[in-house]
Amino acid sequence: MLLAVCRLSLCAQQDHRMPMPDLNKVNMPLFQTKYTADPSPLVVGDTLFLYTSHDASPEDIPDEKEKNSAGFFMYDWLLWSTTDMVNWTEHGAVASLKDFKWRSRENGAWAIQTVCRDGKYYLYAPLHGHGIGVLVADSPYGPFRDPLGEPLVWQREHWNDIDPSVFVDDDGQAYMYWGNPHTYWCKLNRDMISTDGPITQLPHIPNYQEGPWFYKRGGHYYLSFATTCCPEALGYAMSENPTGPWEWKGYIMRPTERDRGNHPGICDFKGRSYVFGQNYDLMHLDTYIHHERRSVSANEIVYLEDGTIPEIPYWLDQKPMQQLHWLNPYRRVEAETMAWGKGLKSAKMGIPNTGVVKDMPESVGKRNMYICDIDDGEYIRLRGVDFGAGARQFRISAAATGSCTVTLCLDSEEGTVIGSAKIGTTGSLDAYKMFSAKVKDACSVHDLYLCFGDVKGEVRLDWWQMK
Ligand code: FUB
Repeated sequence: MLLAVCRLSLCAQQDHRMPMPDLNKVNMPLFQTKYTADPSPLVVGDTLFLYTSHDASPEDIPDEKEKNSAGFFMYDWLLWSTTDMVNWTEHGAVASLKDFKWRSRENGAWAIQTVCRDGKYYLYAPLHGHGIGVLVADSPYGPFRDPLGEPLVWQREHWNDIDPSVFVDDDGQAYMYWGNPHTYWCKLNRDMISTDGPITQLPHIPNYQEGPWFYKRGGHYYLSFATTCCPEALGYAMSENPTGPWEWKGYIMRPTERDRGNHPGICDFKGRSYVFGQNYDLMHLDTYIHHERRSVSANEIVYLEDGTIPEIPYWLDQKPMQQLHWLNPYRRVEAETMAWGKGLKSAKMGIPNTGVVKDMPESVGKRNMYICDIDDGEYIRLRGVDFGAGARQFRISAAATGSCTVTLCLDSEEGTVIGSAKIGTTGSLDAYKMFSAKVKDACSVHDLYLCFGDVKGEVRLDWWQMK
């Protein structure tokens, strides 16, 4: 009897994880190939770029003894993009601690924000314990370079200098807000890489903890932030001036025991407004044991006439986001473009994933990526694929020292099979070849699932296309 009870409780412990929700009904985290945090949106033309922090997966933590500890292991920053808000393309590491030669630690790539001014991209980054630095690039993808060789701001007497948020006002004046647990601001010069005047500490804004996100909309200034720990939630204050006084206006998403840390990013895109934040929902699919393995989620917000923002429910209590346009399968679609792909991994070509900062390259800019670490039962889900009058052929570029079958299904992993491609060895993991399959019964708009089975050895996927 005792044995039976013990077995039961062990079982309960092992099963202590979130059951996989229905992806058609629940608003799940945006990315699965990596743990992400501190979302920072930037709209460029018809594309929304999202810069994020990167919580290392256990296999990327160099110190064997730390692999399963709960702390922050953050070495580089990631970039993602979308044009439809539901299918996202990964662009890999956009910069890392290595890009700041003056760093004093090999961990601490905390929340960044990238802004664009006069065709240049400025990435503001805290080097935890060593102030805030800035990198500059000619493209949102980088390569980013450090023009200063030292911090832009550094209050040496404490470690409060984190979470920079930069906004350029209509009159051309740029401001930087930052800080935990206090809020600081300063003016930036037009060059965006030097400060103008002193650093000011604001009077405490009710419920402020960290992660300020500073912007202006409809003549009102907004300071959204992570509210007092723990659990942190998403709150905001408003002002009629860029430097305050700030009035607490309420929660955008109120605290819940399902979350812990948080960090807002807010933007308008294609006529709608979005809030991004972070949670542990992806990790909770594997375990409820706490680790800093976070995931970024998003949803729509609206503004009332007086500029205030009505509260929205917790991410998982909302429906999946609405798709802004259908995906065209008749053009090259990168394998790392997806709405869901849990279990898969990704890397920039020629750059191994590593948590060892000294082995990381300097920021390299845009590079082709591949999907790897494919196991039986895993899949890539693409939402709202417009097959039009009908597809006849599926082609996929892959490199393999093993093999696998890619079964194409409509609307679920168990949905109508429209084709099946066999990927065989190409002789090397760097030798990409095309594999194809006949396609039938695929017309109009469906979700498309690339389902992986019969996986043997290693297979890497570059891109695919329908004909
Ligand atoms: O990601 C590390 C830190 O956690 C960020 O700088 C804070 O905003 C919180 O998200």
